[in-house]
Amino acid sequence: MAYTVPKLTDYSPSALEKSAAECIRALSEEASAVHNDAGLKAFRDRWLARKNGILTQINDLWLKGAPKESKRNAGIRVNELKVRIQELVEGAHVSAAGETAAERIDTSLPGIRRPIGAEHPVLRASREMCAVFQRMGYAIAEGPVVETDYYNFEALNFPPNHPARDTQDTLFIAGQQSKPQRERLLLRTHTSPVQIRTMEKLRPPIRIVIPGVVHRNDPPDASHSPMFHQIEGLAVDTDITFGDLKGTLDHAMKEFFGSSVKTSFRPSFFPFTEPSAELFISCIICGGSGKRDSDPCRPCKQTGWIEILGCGMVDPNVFEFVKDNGYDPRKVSGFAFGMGADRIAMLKYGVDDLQLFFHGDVRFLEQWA
Ligand code: 2NL
Repeated sequence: MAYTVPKLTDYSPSALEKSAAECIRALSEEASAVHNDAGLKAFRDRWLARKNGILTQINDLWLKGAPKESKRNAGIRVNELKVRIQELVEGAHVSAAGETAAERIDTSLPGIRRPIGAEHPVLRASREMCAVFQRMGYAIAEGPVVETDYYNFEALNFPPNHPARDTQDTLFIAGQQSKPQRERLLLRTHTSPVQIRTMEKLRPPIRIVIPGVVHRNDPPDASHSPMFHQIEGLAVDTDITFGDLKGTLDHAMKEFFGSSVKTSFRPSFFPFTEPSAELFISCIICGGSGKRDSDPCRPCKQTGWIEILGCGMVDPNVFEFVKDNGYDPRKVSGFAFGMGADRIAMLKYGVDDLQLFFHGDVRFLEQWA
């Protein structure tokens, strides 16, 4: 039975509500039965035609016929209904038989592009470097970015109040003064705390690499950022030697940067290793010549060598902190190293400004897509 606008006798709010609902139900049914353009036009005329359309009839029968005291309320209800009817009629369209409006697919619309994104170059470099070590039998370990003073400093042979702590430009979490110093929270300045945490959990022998974000209170420039990425490694076993360190890192550099790369180890200092060294690789930009065509090579400052990482034999004082889990410095030895993931990404991909990695400009990042 086709819908006809009823005369109203009861103008109570509930009766108005019920009549409005019946009207909308009829409209929705008719809308879903529109299967062609002619049907759509007929449907629109039936509901919206100025002359004798259903909307006009509602206006006449419900509003004009309302008793004085109900006029105001009926006016409000009819106006609401009017807006709703107009919305629904305008929104109606031709649907295939048996299909609801929600299921209809307009195949004339352009497809929806779903860009899949790309791995960030820093994470890609980090992952590839870790993969080099995984192929040598190393496992990946991860740990918290918010650390305690104990794991970031004390267990790494930075004694309380030692000046070496000043070299780390630490960002401290506020409001920690009431705690004992070793429990105070800070943003880790290196990923070394994870090595201590891993040695607490796993007995030797171990081989681990630790990628992760670290923070230091450095103002940003082309080679500094208060947030950057590290990769550290640790190998502990009986009879690990400096020769193992050299062979492992030489192999890793050749794998990561290319087999023609040469390595050079030079003495250095870190609180947690003894002896310590810096590893340089032959400049991958100029091949070690110090010159690009006839211009001076900038990345290696014409020296032909680029500093890549710090390394050394784990200081026995560090093992003392995890001695109870099998790391007796008289029985085991180990080497460790740490490098900047951002820095190796800059070198490998030829990026000359560290900040580009962190500004999120898609035109820059899509080069790795
Ligand atoms: C650098 C130097 C280094 C380590 C990190 C380490 C960790 C433990 C024990 C001993 Cl648990 N050492 N890590 C060792 C030497 C150097 O990082 O310049 N990184 C960017």
